Amino acid sequence: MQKTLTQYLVEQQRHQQLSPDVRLLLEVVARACKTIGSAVGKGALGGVLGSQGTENVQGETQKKLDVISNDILLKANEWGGQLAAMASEEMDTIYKIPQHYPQGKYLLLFDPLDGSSNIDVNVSIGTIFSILKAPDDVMGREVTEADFMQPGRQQVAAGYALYGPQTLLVLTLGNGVVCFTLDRELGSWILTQENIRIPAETKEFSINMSNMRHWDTPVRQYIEDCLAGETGPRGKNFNMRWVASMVAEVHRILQRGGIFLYPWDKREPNKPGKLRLMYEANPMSMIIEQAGGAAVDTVNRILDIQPSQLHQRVSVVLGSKDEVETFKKYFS
Ligand code: AHM
Ligand code: MG
Repeated sequence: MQKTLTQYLVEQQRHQQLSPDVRLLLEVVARACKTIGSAVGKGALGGVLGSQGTENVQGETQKKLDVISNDILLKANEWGGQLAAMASEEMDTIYKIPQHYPQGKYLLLFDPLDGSSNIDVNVSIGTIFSILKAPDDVMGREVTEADFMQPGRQQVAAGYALYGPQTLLVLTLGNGVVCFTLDRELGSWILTQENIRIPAETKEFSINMSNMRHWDTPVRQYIEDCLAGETGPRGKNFNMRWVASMVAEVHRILQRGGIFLYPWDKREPNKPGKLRLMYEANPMSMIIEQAGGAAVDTVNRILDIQPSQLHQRVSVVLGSKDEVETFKKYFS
């Protein structure tokens, strides 16, 4: 018998792994991801490709689908009564739940459509999300950005949807990682993988090699040693993959291991990295750790970073546990 997302979540709730509010919230997020997946799938036929002609708070050009996906997630999640506020890569500040809807005690963060450079070229992209619990006193007052400033280890749940040859939903509630495949005929998320585990060792790395001249010395040394192959210090031949969609990269690592790196580099010396901590690095790090992998900002565990800004950036190195440990040694 096939198990749907609803059945899985109800079972988790029965086993005390999940509160009714988070269960409902996850159902709504998953439904929004279906809607985004359908817009992505229409492409030129839906008139959704190309740029919006606007910039987000980080100065990046917004694609039409970035904005459409953001709106879908906001509209889907604002009325249900589980949330106090939302935050997104595409919005300057937090989105408070309008007063005519009931206020809840959870916070939802998302990158509505990750992999922007791949939208118009029909390569896998995705939605990344993270759920936090607001501080207990939030119910009687205005929610603020400060309420979001929680380290990633406090996430209640995290996940991503991957819009590729198949549409997938990968989820963790803090007790392992599961994957659902969208049955496009039935419109249902069907459980297709349970207890996903990342192999501890790997021979595959993932980094944008065109930035090599900008890297910090330890990063360059690590990659040079990987490239040296069997006769080099690592004693094995490495393969390389770079999709330029973090969702696709993380998904490949969940399936067959690997290491993904987007380190700080000298192009923007004052920024700690490219990827955003709260709605990219944190949810992905929770998923990776829950599958037995590791995630660091080159030296420190990402999930322990105390955020100070909503759109804070961070260096990201994640994947197979032993390989991340090997990488860390280059910095010591
Ligand atoms: P985005 O949120 O604007 O799409 O940026 C994040 C993406 C990641 O998915 C991916 O790992 C990285 O940016 C690719 O960067 P680059 O184009 O520098 O290779
Ligand atoms: Mg992104």
